[in-house]
Amino acid sequence: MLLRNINLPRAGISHILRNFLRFLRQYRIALLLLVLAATLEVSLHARKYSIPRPDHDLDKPFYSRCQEPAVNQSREDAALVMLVRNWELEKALKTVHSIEKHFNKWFHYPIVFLNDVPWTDEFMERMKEAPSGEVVFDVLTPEEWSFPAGMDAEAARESIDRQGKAGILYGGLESYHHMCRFFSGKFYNVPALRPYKWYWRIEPDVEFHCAITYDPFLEMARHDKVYGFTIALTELPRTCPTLFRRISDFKEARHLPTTTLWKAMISPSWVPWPLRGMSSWLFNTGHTDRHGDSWNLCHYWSNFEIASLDFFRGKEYQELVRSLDNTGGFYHERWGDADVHSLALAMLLDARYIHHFQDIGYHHDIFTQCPVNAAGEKQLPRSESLVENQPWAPEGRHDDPNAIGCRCECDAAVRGGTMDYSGYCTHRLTLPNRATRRSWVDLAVTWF
Ligand SMILES: Nc1nc2c(ncn2[C@@H]2O[C@H](COP(=O)(O)OP(=O)(O)O)[C@@H](O)[C@H]2O)c(=O)[nH]1
Ligand SMILES: [Mg+2]
Repeated sequence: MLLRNINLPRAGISHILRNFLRFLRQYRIALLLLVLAATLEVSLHARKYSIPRPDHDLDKPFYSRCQEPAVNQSREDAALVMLVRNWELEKALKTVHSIEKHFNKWFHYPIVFLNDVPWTDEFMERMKEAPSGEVVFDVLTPEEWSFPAGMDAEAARESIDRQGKAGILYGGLESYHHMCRFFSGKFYNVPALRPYKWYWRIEPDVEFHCAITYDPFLEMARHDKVYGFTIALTELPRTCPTLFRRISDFKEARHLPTTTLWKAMISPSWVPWPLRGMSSWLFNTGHTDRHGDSWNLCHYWSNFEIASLDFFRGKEYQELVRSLDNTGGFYHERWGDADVHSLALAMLLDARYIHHFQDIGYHHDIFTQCPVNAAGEKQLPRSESLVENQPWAPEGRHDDPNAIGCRCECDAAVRGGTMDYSGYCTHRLTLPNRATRRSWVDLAVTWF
């Protein structure tokens, strides 16, 4: 009796299988043609996102060797900026000492410190002594550091609580949400930054590894660049499930063209039309546009940025941020300013306006970029200005195009020189500017 009960469904399955195989045999030509058509369609679709190779490099290092710092040349309207909490004083001092040692002792740019609460006397007293340029301490207004007007703050706090309980990194910290919203939009119009056209964002607990012997603001202006970065990382998917859809909808609504940088941020769907458009809600993958293609989550890591304030103050960017703000996503999800900046840049700018500061050695948290030192005389071994910047890392070969660091104090063979952290995706975002694609891996990523 029991056996018969078990055999019945088995018989049913084998019957279905037999019918299915019969169906396959009967319509094999039609099915083969369907598979071929789908494969062709999907390949053509993926090709739309392949990144064309420019005939020359569109973004080279500004310098690939030490310079005698041009201390007498004129300065740009620019400032270093650090948002920081009073209790982070020691880590903030570490950053300031490092940037002074490696750059600002020659160029004396002002440092603007921003805080959401009043500064303690101790912070101001000790910090005043550290930089060689002017120091400004500014306190943000409640309007700059809060929920958007009209938002239900209690509902937002409940969302934040839920994100904390769900283990989303920083999702449960209200202040972190304010910080991300601030850096996404309000930052660019704070009165303390009004005199400036350029900013260099720094953070507590940052280390610069190499001497920066030229003025990056001047070079950004000279080379018509808008945004400079050191490291690009893959975002944690759960922090911002609907952000990409919002931004891609904004792009479509305004009929903005697809730039090569946007392509570099897309993983084309491998689902054939017409299922592609449905795939995002069928499989609920998140991070997809309304056609089913996904953001690969790659973004510039925004704790280092050297960028044009005017670009971010501009109408298009500010409109984007306002529209994002209206959705409440800075609180109901944990949208990061790094993602907002990166997707906006990709949407609004051609890749040639972006500069990868591959010669700047940078370390924050667990991430590092460590350039290989330039060889021999390129280190200016007899320079008086550089005597305090003694490298301990070995120099690279004369013919190595990556050996561009100036007196770097990190081991490129071990750390960022190899870019071996799996979450780095710097190669992907630099692809649109590269005329030389060195390996098959690079070629493959243009397709995927
Ligand atoms: N004044 C102030 N600064 C903050 C606050 N939260 C974060 N920051 C600053 O914002 C920047 C990013 O914060 P951090 O904790 O380093 O975030 P992470 O780099 O994403 O891990 C740092 O410069 C912090 O000092 C805050 O509540 N008040
Ligand atoms: Mg940080």
